Amino acid sequence: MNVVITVAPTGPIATRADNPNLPTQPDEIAAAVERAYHLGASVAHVHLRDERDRPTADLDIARRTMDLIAERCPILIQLSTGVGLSVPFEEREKLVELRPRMATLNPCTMSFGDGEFRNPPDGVRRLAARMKELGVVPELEIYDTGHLDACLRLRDEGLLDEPLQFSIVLGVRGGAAATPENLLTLVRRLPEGAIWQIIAIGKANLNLTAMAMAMGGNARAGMEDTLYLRKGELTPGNDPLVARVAALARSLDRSVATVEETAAMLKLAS
Ligand code: KMH
Ligand code: ZN
Repeated sequence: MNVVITVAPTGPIATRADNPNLPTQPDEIAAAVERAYHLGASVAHVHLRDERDRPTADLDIARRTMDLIAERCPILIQLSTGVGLSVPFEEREKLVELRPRMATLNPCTMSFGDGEFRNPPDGVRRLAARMKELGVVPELEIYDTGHLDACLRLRDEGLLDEPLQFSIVLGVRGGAAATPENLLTLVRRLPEGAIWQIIAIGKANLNLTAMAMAMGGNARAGMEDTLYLRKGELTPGNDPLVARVAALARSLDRSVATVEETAAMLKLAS
């Protein structure tokens, strides 16, 4: 089966002090996404930063970034409604009004490193309902087994449509650790017909991504998840991370999904 590759070029946490090659401004993000598209990515998971590189849910910045990406390539845009720990949920949820093809939905409040990632139950229900109304397909970010159960409850309440699309996020301090056992546990508990990818944060990024791809999952690559190409070597940008995952897919005899194939697989509205 095809592998959907998602590029996550920026994320909410890292700064240029951590890696000077991090794209943060709309034109930099759009350029990074275009290069990733040519390397095989069919989805762009987009976080926004303000002019001082802080995470933001500013609608003008979001619109500008989406437009710049669309001018450069037809990649499917998945806006992050996670945005960043410092931005209130009530601002984050407004991003879906821009009607990206997809957006993330984080089902539970949790500790996140030394901070708190606030996703209150009533807000999550409201956001899921609004996404359904607007035809914005949710990517369900699950950081532990209880998060999967929360998503299944939303499905049972009629707030999520099939096929459910999960990101299994491992390696956040506050969520499940980045281990093969945790990946197996979560994959085994996914409902029939679910589409899934691994988001492996930090030093287990390459090994767990390879494991997930061998198990039939999709893959995510980019500086949101790791700033290093290998131990001690900062990545010079997103390109080598995306190219490596595309090469891995081909080595596993799985072809890389095009934008059209991905849109059909995820049943995205056209
Ligand atoms: N960086 C992820 C672990 C989202 O985009 O919705 C958390 C996140 C969530 O950024
Ligand atoms: Zn994200």
